[in-house]
Amino acid sequence: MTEALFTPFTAGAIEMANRVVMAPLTRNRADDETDAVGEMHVDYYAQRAGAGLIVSEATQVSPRGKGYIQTPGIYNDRHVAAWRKVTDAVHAAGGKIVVQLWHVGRISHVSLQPEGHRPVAPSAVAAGLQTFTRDGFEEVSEPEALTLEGIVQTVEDFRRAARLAMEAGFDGVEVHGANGYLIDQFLKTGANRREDGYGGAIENRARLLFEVLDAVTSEIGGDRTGLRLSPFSPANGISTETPQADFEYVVPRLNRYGLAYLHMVEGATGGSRELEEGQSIAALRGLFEGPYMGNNGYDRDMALEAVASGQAEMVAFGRPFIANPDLVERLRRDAPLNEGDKATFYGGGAEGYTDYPTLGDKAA
Ligand code: 8OZ
Repeated sequence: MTEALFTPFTAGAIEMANRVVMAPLTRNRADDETDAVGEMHVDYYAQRAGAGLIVSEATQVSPRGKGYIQTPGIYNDRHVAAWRKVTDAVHAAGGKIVVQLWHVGRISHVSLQPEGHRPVAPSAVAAGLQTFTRDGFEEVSEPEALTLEGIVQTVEDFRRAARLAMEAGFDGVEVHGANGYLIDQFLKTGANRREDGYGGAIENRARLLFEVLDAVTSEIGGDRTGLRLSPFSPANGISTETPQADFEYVVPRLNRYGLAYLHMVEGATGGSRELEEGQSIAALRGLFEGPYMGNNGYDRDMALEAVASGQAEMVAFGRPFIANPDLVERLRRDAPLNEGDKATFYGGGAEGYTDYPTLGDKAA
């Protein structure tokens, strides 16, 4: 019997061979001058094309959206040409790939910003943590509040990135609305102290998210647009007062877009799946009418169960895909997994990136 996890699924306009998704993974190997991906990325993503869908590493929609060294961009023609090699290779290997569209907001440093600008954020409130710059780990810089013109420009940056993603041959995009970056900063009160139409009530804090979705879906179609949210995650120093109520407002309002999927970080990103009293992922999931992608600490049994029971249409695996390019085949056979080397997760060359063995390599 074929387990449901390994059966095809169509997420919006994206036809997937199975329901195992490669989650977005920041690996810091793009060219730091140009923000372009290179030949190494072509091999890395093609090796992982056995996933039903690959979500690319987080990719900035503008130079102002960058917050770490060597993360890639999708804001000019050079990026289109560079990513085109990746999408062609993934498609030739039978896979599907969307690009994760990212703006870091306040999680940045003046040394990573054009002309040494302060990072932009909903409000001038620092996250109080460190990011990885050219000089190693440094405290993130004090941000400045986005002006209304700056918000309009940011929405247009997401729109352009979606258009360029189509030119680059991606099957769609995933809007990064999670993990304490710009969109999540607007959604959550710990970072958003605005007193205009973008702050205060959740109707206002969610405005940027919906404006981005309006722009992206009108550009490329809702059925090629996914969205990642992390309602309860404290990632990157984010906090908020009433996440359950706020996301019970947000999630049903996603239904009008006909999204390819909603990708949910179920708990603390990369950490615990435990929620606090009064918090429920299942309740939020029940408010979404489209395909649902679960993420965060799934193992084989959890993924099989989630898809078989209909709790999720797809399950995204992150870290296991770093060390197991053939993760889907390993899950199918219930084969052992390679362990990833943390020292090569972020930055470096091909070592720890494109040199992890497949089951076939071991047998040879
Ligand atoms: C790890 C390191 C840097 C960035 C996220 C884009 O958490 C990230 C990220 C993860 O969404």
